[in-house]
Amino acid sequence: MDKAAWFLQAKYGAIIHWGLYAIPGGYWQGVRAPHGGEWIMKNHPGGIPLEEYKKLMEQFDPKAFDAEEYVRFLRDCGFRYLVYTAKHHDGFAMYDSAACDYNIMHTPYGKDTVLSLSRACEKYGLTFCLYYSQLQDWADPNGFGNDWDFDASKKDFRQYFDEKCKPQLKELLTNYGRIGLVWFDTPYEMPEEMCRELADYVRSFQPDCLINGRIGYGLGDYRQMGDRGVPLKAYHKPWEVPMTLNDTWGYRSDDERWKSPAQVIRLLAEIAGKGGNLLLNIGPDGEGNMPAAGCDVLKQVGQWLKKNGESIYATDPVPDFPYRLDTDFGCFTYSKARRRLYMHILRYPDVPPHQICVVGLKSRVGRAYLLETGEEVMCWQTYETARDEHRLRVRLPYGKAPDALDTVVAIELLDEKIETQEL
Ligand code: JFZ
Repeated sequence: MDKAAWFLQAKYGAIIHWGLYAIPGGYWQGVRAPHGGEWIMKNHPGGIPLEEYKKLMEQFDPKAFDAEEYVRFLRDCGFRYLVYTAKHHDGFAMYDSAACDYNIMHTPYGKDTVLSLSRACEKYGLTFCLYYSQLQDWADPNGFGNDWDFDASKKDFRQYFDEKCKPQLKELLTNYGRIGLVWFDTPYEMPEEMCRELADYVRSFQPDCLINGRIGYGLGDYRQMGDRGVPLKAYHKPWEVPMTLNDTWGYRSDDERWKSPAQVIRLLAEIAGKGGNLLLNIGPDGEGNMPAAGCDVLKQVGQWLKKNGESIYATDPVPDFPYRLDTDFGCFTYSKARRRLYMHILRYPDVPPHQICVVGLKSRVGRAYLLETGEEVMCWQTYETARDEHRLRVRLPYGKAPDALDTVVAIELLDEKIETQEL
């Protein structure tokens, strides 16, 4: 079986950014650092000296963190895999690392969170995956990025690579069971040979472990899009879109700009329809609490998925339609195996007749029904000879949207192969 099969079916993953940066939460000695909370060490004016930043270790004792509770919650919200920051750019390892002392075991908390989360994922059936910052390491004199503590001209990246990066990856790939994928980040100017060496190294321990596109030079097993970067057309190789749930990856005490459940569902449906995965982030605070407002959004998406998951999980890319879907109702997802097209109605037609017309589907359709309730909806096809248009009309239940977030109509296809009209 293709090693990316689980990934292609999963469609919805969670990423947790958690580290020492969660304690200051975007403010250092009363000064607000801009952008993501996880970048505070570098983005604080002049950079926070390593010796100062390290003192956060003494405060790291997250009483509210419970790996099982986290993962059970994520499973209930519909996530199929979890990516966890084993080491972010600040260089601090969130696990028991023999390769480098700068790790979670030397905090009052003193427990390995990669271990507890990997076990919880095993228990609740999520694929466990790791984020690892391979190039940037602001705690290592030879790592990339810290030029306020260390003289950039004296850096020997090879030394960091051989003495920290590789040994830590070996630990992560040998001590925690199966790792679904390694999520590398910010390859910047890392030379291609070293990226290749790193990819080979990962595969030498776990040949089935996927590597994301941010290994660089197209050496990954899947394409990593930018934050909320959705391609215009279906893309037929594995890909993933990362997204923050508010405006930061690591916790920020001042960030309340949460996306709405409707926004998340719209993106999830659009991405699934084009063949990709959505990787949604949440950043717990220094005490280990996941922000409550963010959790509410995740729960609502999860409730929608409980009823409509069939239209998302294990779906295939929809063939490109020749027109922009003219009524702007939303988008389609599609399952080849189930021979169903799913119409995601994100904007319910609010005036009677509550009808949607789509141009360009050639395949013959059978029955159509609301996925949540099974209620049949009327649908019919016509071919407009003079205009050379295949039209599909769907007549929706009268009144307001059966699901205010996204009403899904499942449309059964009679032909084995789905076909759209060439224009
Ligand atoms: C990187 C990190 O620097 C950041 O802290 C976070 O971990 C995020 C997931 O990844 O930031 C990026 C890198 C690339 C893009 C966006 C954010 N991009 O290509 O759009």
